[in-house]
Amino acid sequence: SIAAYFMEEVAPGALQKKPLRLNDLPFTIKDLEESGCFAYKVDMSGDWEKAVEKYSEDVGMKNRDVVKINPVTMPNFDEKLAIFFEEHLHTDPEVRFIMEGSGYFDIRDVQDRWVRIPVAKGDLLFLPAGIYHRFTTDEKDSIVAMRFFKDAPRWEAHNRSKQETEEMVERKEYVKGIK
Ligand code: KMT
Ligand code: NI
Repeated sequence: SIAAYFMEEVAPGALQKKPLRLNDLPFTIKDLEESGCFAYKVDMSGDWEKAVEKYSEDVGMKNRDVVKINPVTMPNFDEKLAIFFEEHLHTDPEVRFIMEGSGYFDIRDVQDRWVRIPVAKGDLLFLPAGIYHRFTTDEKDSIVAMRFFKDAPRWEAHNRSKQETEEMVERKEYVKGIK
């Protein structure tokens, strides 16, 4: 289910959980890779843990935890979701393996257009350090994801700003890398 598309921009709130497909223009795996992102479908009928573990070692992020995002078990769900949906970047890659449920990762492409990446069970997603992105659940409001990190988690979100995030080393490296 990794079939990304250009998305319509809406105000944060209930609408963010709708598919919001803007047009029929394709946004392919190759386009994703040009943005420095990788998306894989892992065969869940096989030894998926081994495949996921190998991938995480290959990208140097062998530590992990599991996050369950839903309104029933997650305290302050709406506030957390609002934070996930703020446009931001990180100083480490964001690597996620979807174990259950579904949702949307939105990234800015090389032309700064929003691209929506639907994810569901079995999807492995790599977003590079420095890329602007955000996350939301879909209307089912439920996802379980494995999150990967290096020796220590660096999950601080740096919300997009005109100057500060543009001047971060990781942002500059990212922009240089996609040119
Ligand atoms: C993040 O960093 O946005 C999250 O951990 C939530 C998304 S994981 C499905
Ligand atoms: Ni993030």
